[in-house]
Amino acid sequence: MNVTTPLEKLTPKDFASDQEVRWCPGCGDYAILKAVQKVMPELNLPKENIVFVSGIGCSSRFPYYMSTYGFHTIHGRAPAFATGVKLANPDLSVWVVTGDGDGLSIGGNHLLHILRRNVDVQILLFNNEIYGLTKGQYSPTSRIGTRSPSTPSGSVDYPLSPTEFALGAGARFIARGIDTQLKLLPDLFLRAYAHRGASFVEIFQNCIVYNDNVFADFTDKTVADDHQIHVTHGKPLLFGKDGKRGLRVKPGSFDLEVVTVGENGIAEKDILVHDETSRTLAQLLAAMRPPNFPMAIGVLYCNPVAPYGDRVYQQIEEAKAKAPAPGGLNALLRTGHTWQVSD
Ligand SMILES: Cc1ncc(C[n+]2csc(CCOP(=O)(O)OP(=O)(O)O)c2C)c(N)n1
Ligand code: SF4
Repeated sequence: MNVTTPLEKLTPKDFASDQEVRWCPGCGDYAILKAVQKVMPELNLPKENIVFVSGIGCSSRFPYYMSTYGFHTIHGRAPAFATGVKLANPDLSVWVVTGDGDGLSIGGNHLLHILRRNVDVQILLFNNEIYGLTKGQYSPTSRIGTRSPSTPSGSVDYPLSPTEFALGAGARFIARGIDTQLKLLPDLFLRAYAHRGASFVEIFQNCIVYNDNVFADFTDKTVADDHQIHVTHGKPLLFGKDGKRGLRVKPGSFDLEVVTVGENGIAEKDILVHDETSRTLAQLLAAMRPPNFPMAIGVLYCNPVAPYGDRVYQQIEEAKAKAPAPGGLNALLRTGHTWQVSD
């Protein structure tokens, strides 16, 4: 008789490891760690079925602090390791933690491919617009004019938007959050987990030492209401202190514009309703930047298709059905034209 042991009820504390956390005091990474640990019990998985995979960077120290399985791998290569882990054991819940340097400089190529393949993993990209671990050099997401040890006169290259990159690479789940939003982040992580396929979550993370307050233009309390829009599927795209500012398609164009309900004949019916299955809308929302537009936070895009693993395993089953190997792999290796090498 099979006896099923009910899952032990776990708490966020059960997911905290015994390792000393070595981020700088006040680093945004602490809040993200807390949000991830908060959400873990809600996955209802035994701890041994959860794996955190990271590359190199302050953010990539994450697996040490989780009491789960984990890999602290090579710079930029977490997506390759995570793909292997997930394919080898599809029952595992695989989470990739990366930074804007790890994921978009040296690892840009790898991130691109895990997204386009749609491997069923959750990818959390901590964007602090700087290389924290190596003492503050500019990164691919640093804004023009960023002064750093590697750009002492200010950077001159155009920054990359992680969210737009992910959309362009073919990601089917894209969300954005802010390190301090401890109520919202767990919901985003649960949504990412529920999505079958690659889920990409960009988290704006404050590096208090090398890039402090770089997101203040939309996170500071004095401007947050007017410079953030929290998008919810099926709800009008409204924001602002009194919820009267909104987004609509600018008449005669393909662009969005910010309007105010009750002004210039604008009514609530004129405001766009968020449709998270629309790639076109996701593209428009992802491209918005303060001060002219609010920063879009929440699930921007969710439109699932079959993940990579499904197709890989289907091919394996089809190949086995076409050419069964009765004696297993050993017999198969000894069929056909083979040699014996002797010394
Ligand atoms: C092959 C290789 N090249 C360069 C480095 C140096 N290095 C370590 S972490 C890092 C950038 C980390 O930046 P990011 O991913 O944004 O993480 P953060 O520290 O800001 O969390 C670099 C360039 C390295 N460790 N290995
Ligand atoms: S250097 Fe920046 S990102 Fe790294 S731990 Fe310190 S505050 Fe955090």
